[in-house]
Amino acid sequence: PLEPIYTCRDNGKCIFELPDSHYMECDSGVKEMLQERYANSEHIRFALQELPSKPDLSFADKLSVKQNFSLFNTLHKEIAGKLIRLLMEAEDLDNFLSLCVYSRHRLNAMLFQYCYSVALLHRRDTRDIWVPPVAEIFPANFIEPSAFTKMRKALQFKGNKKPHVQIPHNYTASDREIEQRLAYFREDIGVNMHHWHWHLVYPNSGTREIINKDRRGELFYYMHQQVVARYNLERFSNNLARVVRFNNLREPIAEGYFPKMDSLVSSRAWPPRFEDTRLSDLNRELDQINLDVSDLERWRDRIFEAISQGFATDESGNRVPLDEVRGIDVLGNMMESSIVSPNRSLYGDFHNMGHVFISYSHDPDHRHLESFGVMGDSATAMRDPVFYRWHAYIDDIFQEHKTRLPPYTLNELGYDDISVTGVQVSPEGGRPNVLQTFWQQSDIDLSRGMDFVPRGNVFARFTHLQHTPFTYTINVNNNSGAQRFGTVRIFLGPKADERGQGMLFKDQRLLMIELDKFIVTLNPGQNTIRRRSTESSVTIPFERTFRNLDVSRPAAGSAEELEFNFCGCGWPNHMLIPKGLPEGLRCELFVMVSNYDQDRIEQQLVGTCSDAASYCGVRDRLYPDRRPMGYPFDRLSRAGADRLVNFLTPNMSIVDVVVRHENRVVLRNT
Ligand code: CUO
Repeated sequence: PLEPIYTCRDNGKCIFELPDSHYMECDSGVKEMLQERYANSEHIRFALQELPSKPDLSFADKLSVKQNFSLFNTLHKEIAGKLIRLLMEAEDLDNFLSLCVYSRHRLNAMLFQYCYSVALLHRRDTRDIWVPPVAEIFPANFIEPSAFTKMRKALQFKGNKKPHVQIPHNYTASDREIEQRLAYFREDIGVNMHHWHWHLVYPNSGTREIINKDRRGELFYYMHQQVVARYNLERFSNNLARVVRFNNLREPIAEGYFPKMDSLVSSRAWPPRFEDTRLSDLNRELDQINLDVSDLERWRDRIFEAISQGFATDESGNRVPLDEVRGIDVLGNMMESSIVSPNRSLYGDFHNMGHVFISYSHDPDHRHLESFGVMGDSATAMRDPVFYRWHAYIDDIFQEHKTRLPPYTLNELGYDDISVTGVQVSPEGGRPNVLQTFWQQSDIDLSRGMDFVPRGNVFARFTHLQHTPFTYTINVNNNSGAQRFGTVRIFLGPKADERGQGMLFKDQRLLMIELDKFIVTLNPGQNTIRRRSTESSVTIPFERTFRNLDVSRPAAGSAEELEFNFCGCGWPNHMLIPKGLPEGLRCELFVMVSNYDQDRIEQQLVGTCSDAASYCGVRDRLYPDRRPMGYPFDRLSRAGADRLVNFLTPNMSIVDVVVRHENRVVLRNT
């Protein structure tokens, strides 16, 4: 049998890696190659258990090894669902391992990698095994191809210190294309890894148990709503107006996108989409897709009908209420959609198929034998400007539901005897209430996704946005005479719209980005709360996004190391704050202390990774906040409170903040 590669630690915990496809595809001499390749490494080899019976993998025949795999494609999802089920059902770790090795070189590499990662995340006996970050396994999905040639050269370098390879910044278009101003956001490696990881944690195929997580439909809505809001703040930071939703499916898509990346799986360049491309009816036999644009429109109209009626209809004809408590969750599952949709034959697969229609718009009937564009893969979709137009539309439909709900009452917003009396943000070494951003260069090791001889680390240096860390200081008065608990909710939003006009609450609420949420104890009297930006409940630290940086790897077997897993999901901390403007982007920072008694979910969080819970939830736990996601900005305001300032109750406060961008590049200090 073929052997996987293990690394075992003193405490008996092991990491295993599967050999690269290149080696797995060779029938003879594999073992020798592996031994030679790892002769000087710390890896230890174990023999594999024989599989009791060879699994039948014929269900995956329709996805060849040279095709790209898409999570949004129905056929691919079905195949992935079967493979995930197979991997989940393996009796024990040995059996799982043998199954992985058996199936790995017989299946499409991207399909395998996705299902293997989902299984690692969800099997009880693989919780302590690292999920390989996708940028390590398929670096070609994240960086420009010329970097690979440079990396090969770097590896041939004989000196002690191998040179760093520079990944070009802003290489996909010139400044003739105004959307290119946002390339640093769309093509950020951490942003794309977050999105890939999110869809791994919340898969839409596989077993019902894996898919049907607490409030997953609602989180689908909220995480993507926040991405669009963040993108709009970045647009304001580049003197661009809010993204225009792609709501007319017959209209040409004005934005083109030329990815300039190669797919290592298909050995082809990712196809571009030219400006003003229209969606066309799809008839691609290879992908088993035969759908018309009118199918999309029909699903959309039925979703709108359900929203306006206030209920969906399930497969037995029963009403599923779209109410205040569960409505958004049902709608999220229905719109995405996943197998937990109340009725897929009626409401279809609107959002996923939108990705598919857009991603095949350059070759709708496969006459040019082209694969899908970047919109077809969750690891690459966020690179394309149309992603934000599509999700702005998806969000608009969610908002159609949200605006039908009654506004929060003063009772639902307030917290008796608790008042926020002061808010300030202080960047390290900077002026209060002036956030600072700049460019930073960081190194990541991408060598695991490269099949080089000789082996060795090769660091790629890329440029990304960064901000000066800051601290919130919040003064809270507790007049109740007793100890209380509160949830501090911090959001940032623009003070003016793209024309410089002050914003109405109904518009501004859609642009409020969550920066942090945490629980505090409030003693009677004045309390001063200090919280650092690095502790944000939205983000994970740079080291965890790119956890293969040697400098940041936690000690083997340590609690920190265990947290590194699920745990890859989280908005990258270097993107916490929008870029801002050289002259300063005027924003409002909103702080609310809500009543923890009404927020609380009774559950044990110790030992789970819960530090990026706002967008990712908590592994194997309920979403750790009882309130609707996005509260208090997920609904319209009560009558008479048309501006944020009138919306405030005493337990809330706002402060004017400026985000100032300095166009300098700093090398990350490792
Ligand atoms: Cu994450 Cu459309 O769901 O990309």
